[in-house]
Amino acid sequence: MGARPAAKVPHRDWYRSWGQVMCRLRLIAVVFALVLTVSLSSCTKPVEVSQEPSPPDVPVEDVSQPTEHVAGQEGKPWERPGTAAGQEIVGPDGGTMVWVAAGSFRMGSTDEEARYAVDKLDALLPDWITDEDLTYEQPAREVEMDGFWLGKHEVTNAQYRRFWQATGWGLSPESKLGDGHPFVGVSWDGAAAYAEHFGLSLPTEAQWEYGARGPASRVFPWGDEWDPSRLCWGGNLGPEGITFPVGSFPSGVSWCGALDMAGNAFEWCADWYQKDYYAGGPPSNPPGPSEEQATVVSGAYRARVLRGGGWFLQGYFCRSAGRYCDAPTEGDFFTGFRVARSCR
Ligand SMILES: [Ca+2]
Repeated sequence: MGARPAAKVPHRDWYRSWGQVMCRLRLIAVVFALVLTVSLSSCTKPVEVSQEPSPPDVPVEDVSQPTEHVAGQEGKPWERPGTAAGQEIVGPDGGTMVWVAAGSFRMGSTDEEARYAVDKLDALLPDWITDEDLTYEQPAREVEMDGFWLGKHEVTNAQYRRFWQATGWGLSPESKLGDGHPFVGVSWDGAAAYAEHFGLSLPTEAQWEYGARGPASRVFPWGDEWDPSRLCWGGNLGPEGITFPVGSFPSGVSWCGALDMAGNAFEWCADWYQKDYYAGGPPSNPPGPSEEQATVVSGAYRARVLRGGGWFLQGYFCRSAGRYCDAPTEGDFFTGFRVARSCR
């Protein structure tokens, strides 16, 4: 890994003024590679976006087929196991949660999947990106997972506003983009505080990858082939040139009914980031490394995991096995999250 400057991408007031937003976007276009280098280079690979945008979305199929909706059920359904993959409940924060049924999957990228990423998806990446980066998502191995509840969507501006009004924690979620967009700009600390407030958690890195890939261990939530029309990414931006409202891509649904696992907001996970964790993590419900085991980024700090790519990134970063990170105290223009709840 190369040296990583401590400076971070400006983000605090980024969305509060539309004029500022446009300025920011123009700035982003000019310093795109620099921004990515500064924000992610310690554990990921920057990207340039130059492919032609695709139409917003052409729903092809919705394979989630929730088996049951139990909103209004007495008690706290998120504290009880679900009965089938894709079962939906309303969680304590008002968001829909889907049941991720217990099972096993291949966690991490095989050599073939790594070659696919290199041969099919990195043509536009800078030359200094090396194959070594892909080794951080290897070796692929079979992992057993218990069932758990997972946010069907990324947490929205409207959801985070209720938390912010109740606690005063962190940033105001006011956004010109609208209530239905994912709340971005949140730090890991803010995301974790939100989850804890509602008796939830952030998904572990293993839970996130299992929720995106499923027992079939798909490369993308919808399958093994890149499809630029099934997600919000750098070549398919939202109506304001940023994110889409959550759930805008039903054809990008994962096996358990989760949406926008690829693209839109880049999602915080619970784990500390350890670049070689996949080489030694336990084979059942990997909890992530301890803080002491976490990789020290640029010799300066330990980072938390980000997964799924984001609205400004290339498909390479939106693969479900791709592993990235950032400082937990930093909220950047691309960082959002979804919640989870284990039932053990
Ligand atoms: Ca996402």
